[in-house]
Amino acid sequence: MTDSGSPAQHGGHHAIEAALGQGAQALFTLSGAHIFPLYDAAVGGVDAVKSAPDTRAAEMHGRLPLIDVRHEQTAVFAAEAVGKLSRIPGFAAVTAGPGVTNAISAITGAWMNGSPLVVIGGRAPNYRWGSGALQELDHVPLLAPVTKSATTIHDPSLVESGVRSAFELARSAHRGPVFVDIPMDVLFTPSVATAGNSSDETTKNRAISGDIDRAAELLAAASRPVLVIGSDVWAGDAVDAARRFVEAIGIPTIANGMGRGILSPDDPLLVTRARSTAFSDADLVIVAGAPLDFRLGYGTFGSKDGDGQPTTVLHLIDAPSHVAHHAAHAVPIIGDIGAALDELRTVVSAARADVEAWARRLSEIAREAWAADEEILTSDASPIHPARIYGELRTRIAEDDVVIGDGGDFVSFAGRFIEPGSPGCWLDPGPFGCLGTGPGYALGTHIARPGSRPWLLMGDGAAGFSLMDVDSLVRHRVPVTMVVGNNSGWGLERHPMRFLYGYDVIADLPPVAYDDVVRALGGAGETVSEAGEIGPALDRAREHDGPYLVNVLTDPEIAYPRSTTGI
Ligand SMILES: Cc1ncc(C[n+]2csc(CCOP(=O)(O)OP(=O)(O)O)c2C)c(N)n1
Ligand SMILES: [Mg+2]
Repeated sequence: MTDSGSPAQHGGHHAIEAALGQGAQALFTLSGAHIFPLYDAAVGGVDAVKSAPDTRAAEMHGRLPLIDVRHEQTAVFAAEAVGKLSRIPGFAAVTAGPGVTNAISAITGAWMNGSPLVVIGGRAPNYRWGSGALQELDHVPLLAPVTKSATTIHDPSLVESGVRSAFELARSAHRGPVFVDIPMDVLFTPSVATAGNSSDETTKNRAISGDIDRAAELLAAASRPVLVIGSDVWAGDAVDAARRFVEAIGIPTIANGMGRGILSPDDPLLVTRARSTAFSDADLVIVAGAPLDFRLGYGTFGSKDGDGQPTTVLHLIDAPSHVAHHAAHAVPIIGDIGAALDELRTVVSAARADVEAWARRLSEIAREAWAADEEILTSDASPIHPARIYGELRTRIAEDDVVIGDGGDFVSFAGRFIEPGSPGCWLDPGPFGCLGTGPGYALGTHIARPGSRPWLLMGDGAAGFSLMDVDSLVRHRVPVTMVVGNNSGWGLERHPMRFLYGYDVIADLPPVAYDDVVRALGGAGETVSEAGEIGPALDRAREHDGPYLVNVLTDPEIAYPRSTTGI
């Protein structure tokens, strides 16, 4: 007890209490002594562990579930998926030194995706600093460029407020990862938490700024407008506002990232498959909640052989940090994206014949694109055309199933052929494009959406990065269906290299039976080499209670027909 009457507790206790107060659902981690106090607090101490029926029950049913993995990047990918799906920052802890450096790619992905995430790093003790302690590394300068904040907490009494602030910062727009490391001696030292400032986020700030009048004029004058809905429409809880906007204006819409599924796949205004005509012929492009990056031609739309003036863009973003300075023709509207869409919606009071005709034209092009793909979606070719896998998947993926993509060409096909039926059901690695996200994203989905049965679509190359974490999926009983598009190589590198040089090197991989790997780790699976066998194999996978991998041997010669390289 202390003078204040509160018992002094170690830093792990303060950190876990802060995380619980912020709605953390689990702590993803891989063991390291530097962060033992976090584990001690998560399970509730020695008495709780001793009285639990077994270790696993102690891990799962303490104060905060502890979800352990085989590589720190999986812990952070899992936490990122929780943040993406639940909008509450995901929570991961990694040990000092290599634990933190192993986490950096995943943290960077969350940074580029604007995903709310808190990562606590262990750190060599302060009292040894500079003497060469085990894993002594100043992580902060490494993490600063890829986080909203990267700091060290040096005072045990400030751990609670420091971790609470990390959560608050991570979930405020523009969302992103926050890193905190805590020296071992600070984390192990008992103290009483000092109250810190807490931001009151109970009322949503719907303020917007920017040249709203000009935006309204542009929309009122447009006869060929197009809307792009990106991940921050989902993250910023603007799904209903986006639907209201699309319906009121009758605006043809293209969905990106977690903006996918906001419009139903049957909605004729969803014209993602007509994006090239939409972007070249539009007279106004409204981009809501997505950066003007390579995925959107850097925000330069308009006819390639026109007068050279790019089409004006209304860029609805949630923070000044996301103004696209490289696109001078973009008009930024900054603040709550739902409020901006609601404000703009009132500009057009009645359905307009010109907009309707434009939407019909794009809808028809999108319909034709689907029809043209029917041949490959139903192809019986041997070796298997990768699109045939999607022909089988499209009738099996339920409306609210979470679909995860991790790979190159195989996942580009997924983006083309899978239209999620509900918002918040699509997880791709985003613009950082880090291979290996898949198993972690599946684990995070299991926590954020208990009872869900995610689909994990992987290239064979991608699978190699983190297939060992199928062990974690087995241990945590994640009923995930994994489908590997196994083209025996790094397809998205093989074909561009051939195009540029007339040959390819270091692009071949053996036709590994990845299902054997999964079986060895306690899951199940099978290899498929004939098109007609894909559907029944997927059905067997869905019936299986646990991780199941369908390893589909596909034609290595087929490249995804790509119009952009991202450079
Ligand atoms: C961590 C990481 N390393 C390398 C790359 C470069 N890269 C992008 S796509 C790709 C090939 C992916 O191959 P695979 O997963 O088998 O999918 P495929 O293109 O063959 O369908 C590679 C190596 C990357 N994006 N991320
Ligand atoms: Mg491949």
